[in-house]
This record gives sequence, C-alpha cells and structure tokens, in this order.
Amino acid sequence: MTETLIVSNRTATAGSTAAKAAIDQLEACGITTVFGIPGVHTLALYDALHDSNLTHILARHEQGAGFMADGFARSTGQPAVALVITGPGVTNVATPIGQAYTDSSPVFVLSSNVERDHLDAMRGNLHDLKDQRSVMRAVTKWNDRALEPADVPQLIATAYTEMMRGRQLPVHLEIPIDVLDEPVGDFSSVPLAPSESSPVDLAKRIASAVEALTSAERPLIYCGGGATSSAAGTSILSIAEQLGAPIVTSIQGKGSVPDEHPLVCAALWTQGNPIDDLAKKADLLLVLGSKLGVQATEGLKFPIPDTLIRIDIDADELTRNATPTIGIVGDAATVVAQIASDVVARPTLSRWSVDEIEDARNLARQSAFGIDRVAWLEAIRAAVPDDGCIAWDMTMMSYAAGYLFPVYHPRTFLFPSGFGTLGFALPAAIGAKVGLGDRAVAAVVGDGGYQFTMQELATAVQFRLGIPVIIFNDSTYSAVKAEQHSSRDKRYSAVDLVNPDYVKLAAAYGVPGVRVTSPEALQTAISDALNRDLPTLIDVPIDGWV
Ligand SMILES: Cc1ncc(C[n+]2csc(CCOP(=O)(O)OP(=O)(O)O)c2C)c(N)n1
Ligand SMILES: [Mg+2]
Repeated sequence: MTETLIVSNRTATAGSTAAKAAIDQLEACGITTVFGIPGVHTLALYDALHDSNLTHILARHEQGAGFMADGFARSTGQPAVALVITGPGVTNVATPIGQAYTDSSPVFVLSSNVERDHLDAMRGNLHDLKDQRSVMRAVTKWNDRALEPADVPQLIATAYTEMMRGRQLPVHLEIPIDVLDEPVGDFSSVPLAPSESSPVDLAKRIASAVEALTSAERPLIYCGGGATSSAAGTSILSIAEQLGAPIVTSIQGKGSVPDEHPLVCAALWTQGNPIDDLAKKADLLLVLGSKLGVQATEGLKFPIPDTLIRIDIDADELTRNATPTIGIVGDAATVVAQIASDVVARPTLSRWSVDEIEDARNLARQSAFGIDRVAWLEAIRAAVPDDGCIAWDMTMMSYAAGYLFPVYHPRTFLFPSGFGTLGFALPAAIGAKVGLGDRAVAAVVGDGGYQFTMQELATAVQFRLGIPVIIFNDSTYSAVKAEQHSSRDKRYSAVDLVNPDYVKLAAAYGVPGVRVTSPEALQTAISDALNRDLPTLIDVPIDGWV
C-alpha cells in the first residue's frame, strides 16, 4: 500500500487553509528558516511554503533536521522550525529536540498527525503512533494539537511565545492531516503576547547583589549558557575588572566572555586542579545563567561559598542544585548591565591578585585533559577565524576542546552538553552555516559519531555549504573504551569500529576529501575548505586515546 492511496481523496481547499495560516503565522512570528522532510501528511504545509518567504532546507533524516534547527538557533540566536511528518518523523526528531531542551535552544517542531477521527486510535492508519504528544512532551516546554482550523494561528503564536519566553526551549504543535486542508475563514496573524514585566523587588535585589559583590574579599564569577545566549559579556567583564575577580565558565558558557581576557579561566575547572583551588578561596560566587548542572560541577562538587548570588531568566533554574543567598530572576543582559554600572561606581574590598589568577590558569592548562594533543586544536583555531562557528560532536577531541580551545565570541562553540547526543555536529554546523551565511562554520566529529548523521553531507552538498568536516579517526568509540579502561579493568567490549574510507566517501558525494597526518596539514586543509562552496571531508587518522 502506498501513501498516495491512503490520502488520494484529499484535495487542497481554495483560499486560506489551516496549513497556509500556519505558515503565514510562522512568518508573522519572525521565523525565516525551516528544516524538514516532507511526506503525504505534510503536503498542505509544503504547498503553502511555495507562497511564503521561508527558506526550506531539505534534510536527509528528521534527526538531522532537528539538529540543523538547533544549530541555526544556537549560532544566530534566532529560532528555527523543524517540519516533520506524523509518526516516524516525530520519533526521529525527538532525539535532537531532547538535545535542544537540555541546552536551552529554541526549536519549533511542527508536525502533522493522522485524521482527527483516528487520533491515538491505532486503527492501522499510515504512520499511526499510539500517543504522539507523549513522545514530544518528554522533550518540549509546550506541546499541543490543533483540532480546529480556526485555532491554528493562535496556537502557532502561543507556541512561539512559550518557546521564546523566559528560558528559551523547544515546543511542538501537531496539526492532523484533515485539519491542514480545511479553511480557516478570514484571519489575520495573531500579535505576540508582551513579555513579562520585571519582579517588583528587582531594584532591591540588585542593590543587595552590588553591596555583597563590593564587600566581598574574593568574589568569583561563574558563567553558564544563559550568559552566552544573553550576550552579557561586556557587562560581565566590567564587573570582573572592577573586582579583579576571576571568571570560570561551563562548556555552554564558553564564549560568554572572550577567552584571551586575563581574568577569564574559561572552562578549565575540574576537581582538585588550580582553578578549583581558586574557587575554594572564594567568599562569594556570582552565577550567571547556569543550573550548576551535575555534569558541569562533577556531581555538585564546584565549591559554593557562604554567599551565592544567582541570576537566571528561569525561576526554576535559580534554585536548582544550590539555593542562592540572593536570587534574581531576569535576563542576564539587563540585570548584569545594571549591576555592572553600580559596581564600577563603588570601591571594592576585593583582594585577588592578577598573578594568582594567571598562575592558576596556566597551571590548570598544563594539566588539562588533552594537552598532549593541543597542537590539533591550535591548528583548528589558527584556520577558523575568531568569529567562525564550530560545532563539536561527542568525541574525545571535543572534551579536550572544552578545556583548551579558546573561544572569543558568544554562539561560536556549539556542543551537545546535557543530552550528549552523538551525531550533533555535522547537522548543527549545517544549520549554523545556513544562518550565518558568509561567516566560517566547521564541524569536528569522531569516526563513530560521524556515522550517526553522516547522510547529512548530502544536505550540505545540495545547498552548497562550504563546511570543513574534520573527522578525528581512531577507529574506536574511545570515550567508552576509556571508561572500560579505568573502571572495568580494561575489559573492552563493543568499542572497535570498522569504518568506511572517508576520503572515498567524500568522492561518492562529489566533494573534496583529504587525509591529513599533521597539525600543519590540518590547518591548511581547513583553510582550503573554507574557501569552497562545498563541504570538505578531512580525515585525520589519530592514535587511540587509550
Ligand atoms: C546517541 C548516542 N549513543 C551512544 C552514546 C554513547 N557514546 C558516547 S561517546 C561514544 C563514542 C564516540 O566515538 P567517536 O565518535 O569515534 O569519538 P571518540 O570517543 O572515539 O573520540 C559513545 C558510543 C552517545 N553519547 N550518544
Ligand atoms: Mg573514535
């Protein structure tokens, strides 16, 4: 049985259908780019795309479409849409949306479903899924279905508002196939709801924070993903400079402040290292946009002094994992700007010395994971311009990059923290390249992770995206092997890989492929690749990490 037979009696309704209203409303919300794969259940939406200004990027798997939308959002700060069919389209997109959720990335999933009469009924319909909304409920902030055509514009507007309100997170709206083709009648786009007003005691809390910061002897600043996404870097540096305070970041906080600044200790913290010693000396910790997550704090081991100030756009995150003495709900950009202007006008009691911070930073770097392979990272940094964006997969080289790769601008270090999904980097880089246009974009992957989403190379070819795809190839799942080495008495299990020849694979896709065996050659290969309007596969054979 084919898909066409099942829906053969369906024809588009003249005038504005729910599908056209959905697309119009997405445009009215400011959406510019849609990543997806069509099917018969989304024919009406794809038809409506013809009459819109939306750019559609055709992925090769819905997982890729989701990561692309996520990469677009992370790199540009603008949300994107993943457009998928019911059933397998939804389950395929659930994985990247889980990733977008843990890293606070605004992706709007628009899907279809079977006819209203058959919803959740498992009557043997094409793409039947017992409870599609439950699949997406697990990975979204807001999740609903449109049962009446006339409700579609408002539901799209509500979904968009929820996605962007407070901490930005993914949302999902499903529109059954029969609803899509029905007329909505006259409608005009729904205006977006105004954002929430500031809490009444904001000024008081800011004053308390300023008082505490300027009377602390060793204040320390910790930046999470919220500091990066709110682009609060200049204000954060003003506070740090006035207090002479060191700044530590999480992985998602990389780029919130530029790594070359002498007070920035980047994401070098790990238990027992010299940055940990600095943190243990602190008598005040100012946390900006971070949940102080279990992974980032190595099981809640980041030292928390008596005075803890937290600023977060999400009230739930404000108290997660550690209760603040002063908690401020608000966008880091506006709140921190206010604190900065008050702090710089006051004397401080801070006793940090520049030398102790610099010494700690240098020593931590020398002992950081991956320092013996830092030449590879230096080659990448030398080839990719400072404002270039790199998507990193779950691979040992990325973990080393977390500690050792300098980042100079927000939204230029994309990494799948939280959910930790293999296969993120290539499609995320595609989304970033679509969003950033002429700016350089690269992907760094392991030989194992690359194979989770490698079919998206065809997407990069089709849309002529000049992305260097750097594969650190050790024919192993090294991250797992390393754990088996250290905690399973070297009883290695299911970690050796037989891989394709990636240079030949590039040729099959009609794109350049090179194999490089030195950091110098890697730098040249990346520079060459950035001059092309096609992706380049760069295979880098390396020794195993274990
Ligand atoms: C979707 C998914 N499946 C499984 C894992 C578990 N996992 C984490 S790292 C890793 C190995 C990755 O291998 P590779 O990409 O070659 O990088 P390497 O560790 O060798 O540097 C695996 C299997 C995961 N993170 N995500
Ligand atoms: Mg590997």
